Amino acid sequence: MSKLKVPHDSARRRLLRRSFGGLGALFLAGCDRLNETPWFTRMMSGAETMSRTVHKAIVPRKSMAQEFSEADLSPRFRSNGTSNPDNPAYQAMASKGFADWALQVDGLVETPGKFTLAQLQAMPKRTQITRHDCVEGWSAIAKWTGVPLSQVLAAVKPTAAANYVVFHCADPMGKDGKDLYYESIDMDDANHPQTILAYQLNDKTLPVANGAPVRLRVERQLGYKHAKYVMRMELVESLDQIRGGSGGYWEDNYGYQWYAGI
Ligand SMILES: Nc1nc2c(c(=O)[nH]1)N[C@H]1C(S)=C(S)[C@@H](COP(=O)(O)O)O[C@H]1N2
Ligand SMILES: [Mo]
Repeated sequence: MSKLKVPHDSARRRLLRRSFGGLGALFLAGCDRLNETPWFTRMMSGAETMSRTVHKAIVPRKSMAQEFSEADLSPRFRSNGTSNPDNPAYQAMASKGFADWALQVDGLVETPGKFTLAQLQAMPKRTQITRHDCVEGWSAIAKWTGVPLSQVLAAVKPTAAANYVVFHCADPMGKDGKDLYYESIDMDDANHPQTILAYQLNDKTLPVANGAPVRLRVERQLGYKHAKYVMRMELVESLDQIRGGSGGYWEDNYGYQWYAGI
């Protein structure tokens, strides 16, 4: 988990005390140590007790997720969830090395457009070594290279009404396979320097098992927010009208938190 910086101004302390009740004093006294305990981590991420507002109040949104060195890399980075989308259109593109894949960007933008993999790779890139935390109980450190999402957004010019980016993926989910995986993030996370559309994992072409041709890395959020097999990005004002209205496949169907800040 990234180190939490607890601001010392009194309004935030009051907010924290209200939110955590009797836990407040303990919480404020030993925050650094608490941050390292599993129950605290669960509370921060699972957040039955933690509203998004509270999380925003104690973790400055501009803060960076911790980055690691090559020596910290996990021996391997596993695949979780979909490992090969059961989707004929996707399979056809994969068989051609995604040469005719293009990322569609539309919704509340001035200049909707499509970006081929080559075009994304020609844009400024960022490499980061970060830890991925999955709610199923595993973590791994890996190196990701991709184009900052802010670069892609700058190219399509979101309108003033755009509040969220929705990521529509290629993989069908659920028993009947009708729902495609999707996720969403707000503009704070979308424009964060560590938020990238990754096309490389550990210096190699992103494998299909990990989301080829591009997958989202949104480093201050839990694993399920990191959409793989991204086909389309849609800029919207509200998430209400998107699919089940809760902002993601897991959020709609299993009550996962939309704001899964670490
Ligand atoms: N499209 C899509 N994105 C997805 C998933 C998925 O099943 N489909 N699984 C999520 C979960 S729960 C995790 S932990 C990570 C796993 O990424 P990995 O397969 O590269 O380990 O991807 C997330 N993004
Ligand atoms: Mo996950």
